Amino acid sequence: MTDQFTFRVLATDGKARRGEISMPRGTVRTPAFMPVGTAGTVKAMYLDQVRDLGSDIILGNTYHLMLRPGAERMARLGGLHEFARWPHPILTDSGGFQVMSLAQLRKLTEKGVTFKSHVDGAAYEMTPERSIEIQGLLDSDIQMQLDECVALPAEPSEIERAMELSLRWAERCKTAFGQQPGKAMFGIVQGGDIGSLRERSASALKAMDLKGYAVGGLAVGEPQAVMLDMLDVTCPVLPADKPRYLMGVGTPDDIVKSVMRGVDMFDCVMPTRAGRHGLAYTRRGKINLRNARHAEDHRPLDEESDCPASRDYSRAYLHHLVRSQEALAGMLLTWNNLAYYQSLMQGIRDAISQARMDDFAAETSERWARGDL
Ligand code: PRF
Repeated sequence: MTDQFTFRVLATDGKARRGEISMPRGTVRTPAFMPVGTAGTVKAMYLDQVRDLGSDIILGNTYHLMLRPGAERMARLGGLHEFARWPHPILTDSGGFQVMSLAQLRKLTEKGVTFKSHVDGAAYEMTPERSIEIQGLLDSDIQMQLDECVALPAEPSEIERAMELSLRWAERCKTAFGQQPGKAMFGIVQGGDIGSLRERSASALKAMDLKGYAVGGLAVGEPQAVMLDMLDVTCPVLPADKPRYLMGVGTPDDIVKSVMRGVDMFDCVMPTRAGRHGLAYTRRGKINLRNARHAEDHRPLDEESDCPASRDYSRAYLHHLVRSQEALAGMLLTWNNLAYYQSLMQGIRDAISQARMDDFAAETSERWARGDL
């Protein structure tokens, strides 16, 4: 039987790839940016807007949804797509990373991780098997293995232990996931800032013949140059015919540079979270709307944008909304930021097709650097 989950590379330019991931709920154009929809909502946005900006897929979080409204309840409600009214592809993170950053009283063993909910203090156990079970109850299209991500800097022995544990958990997740035509379970490369561990992790995951591979454990405190070095050693080890996903990254500059090292998918809270904190990402760089210098600026964020939030509202008005802590401030700035991120991804995809990714990267970074905001 032919799988209904496929990845095709349509064009390459150096190590950068343009492609398409197809699954029953839709096709994801890569390189792709996945807006973060942690709790079944991309904060401050209607999902129709998220879609209209060119998002083919959004990310959901196992950790948050298992705590509230609960995985079994979510299944009774018809799954996450039905619940949130997003009929398109959804990727869910496995929960390990969020447990480590948000939960209380965490205890990690070979079996899994126990923790207390940050919502109400209730005790939970998350094993690789339970993570995959929950992601199935959510009806997620792309499910992530449970892994352990170590914050950097860290001791090499600690990085190695977590990487090896993540490999054993990948095997257990693969078994728990079984065969699900039209859906995928991705493995996650760990290994911190140590190239030899990254290689070992990537080649062991490759041998498991998974439908896609993520690179985890980066953008966790290390300089950008280290992250890029790790991509340089990891991506060549991963199979060329499977999608590669860099988890939790990043700035527009991180994304462009990672695409040029062979990454196909990204997610990050940056555009949405920054929007709720008064920051606007634009073609010309980042603008802090809280700053008093915008108080009488009639200009929009970007007069050439197709997005009404970027084109139709003055910086003075946005400044006023931010200073007044109006809900509309976060709504308009998130809309602007996701519009910018998705237009950047479209620019990247076009540049790869036209074999002008180097020029595109130089032009975009030159425009950011010029800073004529
Ligand atoms: N593992 C998982 N989710 C993640 C990460 C990881 O290492 C990161 C690291 N940047 C973000 N989200 N499961």
